[in-house]
Parts: sequence; structure tokens; C-alpha cells
Amino acid sequence: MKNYDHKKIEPKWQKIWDKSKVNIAKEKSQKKFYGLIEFPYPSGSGLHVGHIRSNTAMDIICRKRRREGYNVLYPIGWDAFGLPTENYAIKTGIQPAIVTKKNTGIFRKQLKSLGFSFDWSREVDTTDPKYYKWTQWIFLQMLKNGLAYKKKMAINWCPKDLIGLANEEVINGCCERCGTQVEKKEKEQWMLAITKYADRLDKDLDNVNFLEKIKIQQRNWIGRSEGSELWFNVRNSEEKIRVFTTRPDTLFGVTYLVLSPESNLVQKLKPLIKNWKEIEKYINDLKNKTEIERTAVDKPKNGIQLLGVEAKHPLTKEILPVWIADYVLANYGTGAVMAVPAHDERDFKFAKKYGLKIKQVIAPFFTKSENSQDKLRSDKETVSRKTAYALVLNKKTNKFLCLDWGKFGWRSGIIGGLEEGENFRDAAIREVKEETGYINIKLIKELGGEQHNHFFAAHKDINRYGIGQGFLFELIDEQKKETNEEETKNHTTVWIDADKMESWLNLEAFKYMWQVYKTGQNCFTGTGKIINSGELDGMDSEEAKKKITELADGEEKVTYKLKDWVFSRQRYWGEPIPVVHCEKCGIVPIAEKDLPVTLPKVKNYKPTETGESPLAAIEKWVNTKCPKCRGKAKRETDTMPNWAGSSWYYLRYADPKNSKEFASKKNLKYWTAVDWYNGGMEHTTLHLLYSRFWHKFLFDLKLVPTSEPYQKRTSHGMVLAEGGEKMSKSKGNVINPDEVVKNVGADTLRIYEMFMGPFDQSIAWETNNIAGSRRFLERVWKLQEKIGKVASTDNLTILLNKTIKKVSEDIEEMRFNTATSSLMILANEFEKTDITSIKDYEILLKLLAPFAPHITEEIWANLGHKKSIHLEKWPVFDPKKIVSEMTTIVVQINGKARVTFDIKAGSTQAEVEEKALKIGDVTKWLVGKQIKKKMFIKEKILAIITD
Ligand code: ANZ
Ligand code: ZN
Repeated sequence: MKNYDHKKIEPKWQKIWDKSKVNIAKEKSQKKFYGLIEFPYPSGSGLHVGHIRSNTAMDIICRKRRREGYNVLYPIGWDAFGLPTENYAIKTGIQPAIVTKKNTGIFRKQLKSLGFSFDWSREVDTTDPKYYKWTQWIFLQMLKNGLAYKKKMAINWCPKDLIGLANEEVINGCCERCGTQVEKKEKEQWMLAITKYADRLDKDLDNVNFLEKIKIQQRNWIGRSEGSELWFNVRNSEEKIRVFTTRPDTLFGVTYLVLSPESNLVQKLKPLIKNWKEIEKYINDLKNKTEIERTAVDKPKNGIQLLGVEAKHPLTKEILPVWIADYVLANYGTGAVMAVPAHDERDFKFAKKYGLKIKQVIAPFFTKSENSQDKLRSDKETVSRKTAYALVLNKKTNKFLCLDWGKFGWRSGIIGGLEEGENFRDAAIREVKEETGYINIKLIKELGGEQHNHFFAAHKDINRYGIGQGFLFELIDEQKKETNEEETKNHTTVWIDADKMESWLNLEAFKYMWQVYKTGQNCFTGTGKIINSGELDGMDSEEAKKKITELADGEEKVTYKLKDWVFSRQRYWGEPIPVVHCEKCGIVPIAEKDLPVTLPKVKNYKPTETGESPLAAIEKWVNTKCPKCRGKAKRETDTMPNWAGSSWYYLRYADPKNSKEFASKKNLKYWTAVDWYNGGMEHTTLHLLYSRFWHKFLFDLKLVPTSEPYQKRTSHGMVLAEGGEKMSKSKGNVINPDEVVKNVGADTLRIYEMFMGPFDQSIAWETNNIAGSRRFLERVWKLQEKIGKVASTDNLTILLNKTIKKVSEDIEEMRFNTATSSLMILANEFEKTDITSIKDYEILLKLLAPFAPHITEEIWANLGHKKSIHLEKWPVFDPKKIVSEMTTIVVQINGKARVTFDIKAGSTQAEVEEKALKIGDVTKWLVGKQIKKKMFIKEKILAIITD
């Protein structure tokens, strides 16, 4: 037999498949499957081994689907606009279109050498004017429908790349591409109103099958927030301060207001402000700080009071100071905050730092407990009582003084009711003395403010509503007096180690105080009962949200973190935005019949120093006629961001050559939505959101048949360089897939990348391990020598069926590594036999074919088959043949598990008993006893009861 020669086999079959058009998708009356991968950016460095990992994965899925009877579309194309190509053009003077053509040529050849079952007839290229004509057309529809607009705004400006960046392209205040510190620059920008779709982009995630982590990322990015808009009148002014709050229930706890330093209101209030010089300086100093620096949880917040400005509380009419502070952002909510330091951590820290008032208005409320005795009883009345709680620390021993309530089941600190005219603190001190005898204690601090507890008090036989407050004390010395028996009859005093307290305490009141003590946090951010809020006292805080909003004449509101999408770039290599600026008519869209607006050839690709696009310098192109009045007009010179073309490419695949529409209704109806889209986690927030937005817009225009583009979305981990770093040219650690294909073959590379580790995790490349994958394929090849027409053994039949099941399920769950390893195990077992049954071997080949399409096709042909293995039905397993051979029985004697043993699966009670009663560790429990009863649960338990 010939040796396994991948160099011959692989190109041979690639040619045959190409000719026979097996992977060309047609719109047929047959169930369809549309599998999608993120189309690559054809960079100058060629295909990355990471591309191969995700492409192979979807290739396997698509190949399996075809063999399950689906009509499959697995397309490929180029997301080819972008900075690296443009920067290369700047350096070399070579036109980006030419560079792109060269790079896509390289990518195409590389992808073809890997045997992916792409439908190459549907290739798309976002930089092809026939393609971007439709990108421009969709933009014009957005313009027509009020979703595209121009706005002067401070954009993120990279002083090195001379380009405006979207927020998402700024990483830790620096340019995503070059790492330079980003500056703010005012510029007229094209914007897309994605925020108009924010609610649907959030809500409709319920209806798609995306990985949970992907949904979470989308939701976080959209940042839906339900709350209320409330307002405060400014004294001696017509102005109002409007605030957005998620906690209107805390309105009575507002002790000051904070405006964003950039807020227009600050300018409007200038006449009232007495310290304007300082305010102005504060605002100017902030200009160089990024949003992230300003709002990061761990950064200290600072602010300054607007002296002379005072606001009126809408309900209490109290006068409140007004501040500006860095942590309040101009473009979120209303750009102003009502500060509630008792219930918001940021406000709390701020109030502590500047000595501002703190007023508690929500009491934590506990009514469930670990101790079932405390459950409220409907037959008992509720008696309300003020209660003091104390934790007493002995610093010498690091133990806390506690009470063990014996039969009542409580384990608490010191606890007791207030007497007539007494306050919480005095009651706490008195109770410590009376209940424990320790007389010399000092107050350290309050713990957590007012809290409410509703429970059944067994020692008094009533339901109790406790309004309590807790304190921390330290023992000054260990001097003690006699305690009164009446005071101590229900409990004993115990000292508990500090590190045992958390698990020892079982009263909610104390568990809460313990948390406050341990975390040092005196600000309660949860929900509970309203206090210190006039007529609303006693209400559930959740209920109070609506009520207070009404009382204060506010409005319920939903706010989103998502911002509108900055859609212009001042660069050459992007889709020209298809409008003109007419001296008379203003902004006028190009007529649809005149699309595409194509990119002119230029000599110099450098952005102009003003930051205009290089297009601005080409007068012949810029100067044009107004489509409306035929008068003089100038073309828009901004281009679209490289997220534009990728927002709809999956639609173009449905009908890539159409010159009348972006795709025909008929084809879109057939192929959309995409059944399964796999891509990187780095595209989960932006690309995924942008394309869902465009799709919904087109759906609203009735141009696509579904409201969501992708039914299912999964993600892959990256392939890292050896040692775990990112592969990069500068580090010289990039693996060239061409070398690997040449040396060991595409099939080996595919197997290696599937076997290297869990698909959703990033894995480091290890050249040494490739040999193992190659050896596996060689062994599969060698098995041809020992096949014959023999019957399979029972064991092999079981293993074969299990392998079919495993590989089938693993592919669906993207567990390609375990699928591959079970194929390896099967091949091992075949090697152990003298003659391998042809039938069994063929099943191995059929399962292996999606992973290693060339070698399996070659062997298949060697075996005499005329039709391609990739057209064979996907194997199905026989459920009867995969019952596991052995099962474990537990023998219980009088309710206690005594022995376990293994027996053939499916054994009867009689068979199990026979074996069990021969085991010494079973019979020893039965000596001299009468068996009264036996119970049997198949494949699990044999229970024996004796007298
Ligand atoms: C009063 C309050 C009391 C608040 C309380 C919270 C807790 P999310 O959930 O992220 O939407 N806020 C509102 N606008 C802001 C802005 N422009 N810059 C910074 N912070 C702003 O956050 C909403 C909360 O963030 C709002 O609710 C407001 O503080 C603050 F116990 O109002 B809250
Ligand atoms: Zn005009």
C-alpha cells in the first residue's frame, strides 16, 4: 500500500470538489442551514492560525448538517476597509485597492489550501464598489428615516493616527490601534441613532439562542436602567435641576445635589455662583481627564460646591447645597444627581470627604431566618418594640461577648428592649451590664443604623416587630458584677472567637451588623422599609418608588448607557458618505441611481493636518453639483467606519451578485436568519450590536424577513503563541500556516487545532504536539491494510455506537477536542484487532470526514466508493447498543449502606441477590437475623431489612 502522502491527496481533492461544485449553495425546497463565521480582514500578514481554528469548527458543523439532509450555506468574504491597509498605503504610496486585492488573493489561496467547504461563488468584498453601493444605500435609508444626523461633539481624537475614534476604540484612555493617549476634539460628526433601538436590542435578546455570557455583554453594553426623573427648584432662579435616579424611594434622604461640571446648567447658574473663578478652574482642569479616570470605582472622587446656589427639596422643602463633581457625567441621565449618602456608596464617600449630611431613609428589613422557630405565626398578634443590639469585643483575646439562647435556638450578641425615655445607645450599654455583668465598656461606633426585624419571639409567645440599632463596644477591663437571675434565665453568656462569629451568629440582626463591622461599610444600598420619610414610613422601599415619584411630580424613565454611534472617520479607506453640501440646500443625499459614490484615486493618503480626510484635498472629486438645485456643492469627505460593511454582509451572501437590490426578497426569505454564527468575544459588544441594529432597521422597512439576524451565536477562544502570549509580528512568534500545511498537511493542522483544547478557551500553540495529530491520521491510513469482511465483536459494537453518539453530540456543543479524542480511542481499538470489519472502519471514516476531509475522501475512494464520503448520510447510533456494560449496586442493610459491587447492567433482582449474598461484608450483618423484607431498585440499590 502507498504511504499517506498529503501533498498529493489534498490538492487533488480540492480540485475535484471545486469542479463538482459540492459546496455551492442553491435556493432549493429543502430545509436550510446557514452557518456563518466572521469574515476576515485581509491583513498583509496573511491567514492567522486562529482563523483556522474557528473556520474549521464551523466547517465541521456545516459538513455534518449537509449529511443530515440540510441545504447548507457556508460563505466567505472580506471585511477589507480599515486602517492597516491605509497606513500601508501612506507608507508605500500603493493604492489601498491594490493592496487589498493582493491580500485577498493570498487569503483566498490559504483558505482554499485548508479544504474548507465554503461556497466560493458567493464571495463578498466590502471594498468592492458593487458591494459598498448598498452600504451607502442603507445609509441613505437611515438618513431618510431620521437615524443619521450630524452633530458637533467632542470626539476622541488620536493625535498620532489623526483619526476620530469611537468610544469603543478607546482602551483605558488610549487609542486601540497605536496606544497613544487620546484627546478630545470638537468636530461635526455623522451619527447613527442606535439609541432609538436600545430597548429592542435589549429585549429581543430573550428570543435568541446566544451564549449566556454573550447576552450579558450585550446587555451591559446597552446598560438599560429603570428609574425616575425628579426635579429640584433652584432658589432665586427660574432654573430647575432635573436628576435621573434609580432610587426615587430614597428621595427623603437627599442631602445635596451634584451637577456634571460640563452641564449647561452650570453656565446658566453663573450669576448666582460666588466662587466662579475656582469653579472655572476646576472645570478646565477636568478637560484632560478621561471618563474612565473620572468614574472608576477605585479612584477618589472630588468636587467643589457652587457657593450661592441652593436647591429646594420638592417634598420637605429643605434647602440643599449644590456641588459639581468629576464622577457625574454630562451625557448620562440628565447630567445631574440627587445625592443620598446613606444609601449610595459614591455619595457616601463623597459626603464623608466633604463633611456633608448623611440621612438614613431605608432600614434593612429581616423577616426570614435560619431558625424555623422564628417564623411568624398567624395566630399571634404583633407587638412592636425598640431594641438595642451590641457587639462587645475583648481586644486581648479577640473574642466577642455573645448569648446562647439554648432551647430558643438563637445565637446572638447582646440584645434588649429600650425602656421609657431611653435611647438606643444607653439601652445597649445597660443591657450589656445587666445581662453579662461586665461594667467597663466603651462605645466604638454605630453599626449599620436603624434596622427592622419581624419574627416570632418564642420566649414571649408573640410576633415581634423590632426596630433596632446596633453598636460596637470594646471591653475596657474584665471587671464584673453579679447578674440578676431574672435577666439571665433564658441564655448563657459565651465568648466567641472573631473568626467564628460569621458562622456562629444566627440572628439576622446580628448577621447584618457583623457584615457591616467586617466590611466597614456604613452605607446600606439594599431595599427595605422606608423610614424618616413622613407619611411614607413603614412602606416597602420597592413600592415607594412609584409613590414618591408621583408625590414629587416626577416621571418614570428608562435610561440607557448606550450612546449614538459616531459614524464618520476622516480617512480615505472607507465608504464615502453619500451626501453633498450645497450652499443653498444644505445637506443633500446623492440620488440612489447615482450610487455608488466611488473612492477616487489619490496620490497622498495622509489625512490633512486639520484632520480632514485626504479626500478633502482632491478638488476634482470634492467639487460637484447639487442633486437638487444643480448649483455648486461639495461632496462630504468623511468616510464610514469599518464597522459599516460588516453590519450587513451576511445578508449580501444570500444574493451576492444582485445589482438591483442589496439582496432579493426571495433569497433573503430563504436564508435569513443565520442559523449559527460563531465569532470572537471581542466582537460581542460592537459588531454584534451594530449588525443587530441595522437588521432591525431593515426589518422595520420590511426589507428583511426576521427581526433578528442571528438565531444562535457562540464564540471561540484565541490561538496564542507558544508560551501563551499573543502572536505578533514584532515578537516574531507568529506561526505561518502555509509551512504547517506543507509539512504535515491541512488535515493534520485541522485535527491539531480541534484537539488542542476546549474550543471556547484561548490555547497556546505547541508545535511539538502537531506530530501526535499527524500520527493519528497515519494510523487511520494504515488501518486500510487490515480490513476484511468480518463480524464486529460485541465490545467494538458498543464502542462504535458510543463514539457515534459522542462525536455527534460533541459537535453540537462545540466540544471538538473530546470528539477528536474519542475518534482516536476508536482507532486504537481497531488497531488491537487482527482484522477490522470494513463496516466498522467505514463508520470511523464517516465520523472523521468533517474534521479531516481529504484523507477520509482518499481512503473512501480506495475502498471502491464512487460517490464522495461528504455526501454520505451522517451515522446514527443504536441506543440499544450503548447501554453501559456494568453498573454499581449499593447494598443497604437496615437503612445503612454497607457494601457496593459491580454487576452486568440490566441484572434482575434474583441475579443481584445471588451475588450480594456471597459477599462476606453483607452476610456478616445477617448472621442470626431473620430477613423480613427486601427492596430492589434496578441497577441501583438492594435494601435488606432484618428483625
Ligand atoms: C439617587 C440614588 C440613591 C442613586 C441611591 C443610587 C442609589 P445606573 O444604575 O448605572 O443607571 N447617576 C445618575 N445620573 C448620573 C450621571 N450623569 N453621572 C453619574 N451618576 C449618575 O445608575 C443610576 C444612578 O447613578 C442614579 O441613581 C444616580 O444616583 C446616579 F441610594 O440617584 B442614584
Ligand atoms: Zn442645492
